[in-house]
Amino acid sequence: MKLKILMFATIGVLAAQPAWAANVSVTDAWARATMPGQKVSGAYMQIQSDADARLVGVSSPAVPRVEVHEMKMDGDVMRMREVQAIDLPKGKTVSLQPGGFHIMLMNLPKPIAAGEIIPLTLTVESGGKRQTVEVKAEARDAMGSGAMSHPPMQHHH
Ligand SMILES: [Cu+2]
Repeated sequence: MKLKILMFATIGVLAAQPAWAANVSVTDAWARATMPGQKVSGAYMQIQSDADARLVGVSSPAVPRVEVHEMKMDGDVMRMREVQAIDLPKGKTVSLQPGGFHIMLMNLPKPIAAGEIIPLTLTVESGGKRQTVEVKAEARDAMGSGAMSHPPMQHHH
């Protein structure tokens, strides 16, 4: 699948691609490095699709459980919940970032060290068809960055 995506990206201007295939580009993918004993973390990125599409799932060979979450204010409490899909409107850059949509990395078997690469497979649906997009998120030590940190204790299912 990775090869297929790369081919579309490379020869898209030369060869007509199937009508259903959206060209999905992902930039600035990163994951939050964790402290020892911390079982959850978040991954973030910018996603852009050249056709209306939806992110319908994420998996990783390195993480036992991956969910797509949205975090938002509920009154004055920041809460997050799992979402079934994130809309990727044609041509619009959708940000997965601390405090908003994010990819939740759960049941981590070991801490994520800064610099480590977390491979993620995004499943994108467009025109009723699904394709996968491979993403490599580099772990960053985001402590004290000023970005809203992910509160693992506020995890409700
Ligand atoms: Cu979350």
